[in-house]
Amino acid sequence: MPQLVYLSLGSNVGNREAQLRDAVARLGAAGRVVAVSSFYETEPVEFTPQPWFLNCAIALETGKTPQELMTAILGIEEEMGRRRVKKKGPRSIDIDIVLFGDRMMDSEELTIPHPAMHQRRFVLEPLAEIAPDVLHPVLKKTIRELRDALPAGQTARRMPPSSMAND
Ligand code: PH2
Ligand code: MG
Ligand code: MG
Repeated sequence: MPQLVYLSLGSNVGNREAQLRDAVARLGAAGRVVAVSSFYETEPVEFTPQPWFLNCAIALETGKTPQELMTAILGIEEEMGRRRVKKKGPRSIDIDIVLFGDRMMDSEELTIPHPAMHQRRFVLEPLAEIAPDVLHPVLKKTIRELRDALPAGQTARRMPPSSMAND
């Protein structure tokens, strides 16, 4: 049964916008991209001495298992030249699985829902745009409720749609 999966994408090295678009296009090979949020200029969190990010969220309908999707994502990150230099540090592209239908899992390689999603404005702000009423299966709150409950701070500015949008 195909599942509706939500992914968070981020980039803060190189041409951030082009890289987000490239990643969304490549994810089309792993399923059907059914929604793409606006892009948001976001303040770095958790490891702060690094450039600001461009983040977005997408909805992907996929028949893959979480492990298969993770393998596809790692392949895309590698093809796009991601270098793993520092944990939570600067990266050309980062693609994280945040929700996978209402699946819950916790393994060495993969925790779903993403364990930090509810604390991150750079995840919740874009996600609230495309999935406001989707329920977090562990916290039993909607994405909109989680977004509204965030403490002030963590700047996330929605960018106007760019001229590249239809390229
Ligand atoms: N990703 C991180 C750590 N901090 N901050 C922002 N604003 N955006 C991110 O995508 C991000 C981050 C680890 O993946
Ligand atoms: Mg990440
Ligand atoms: Mg990641």
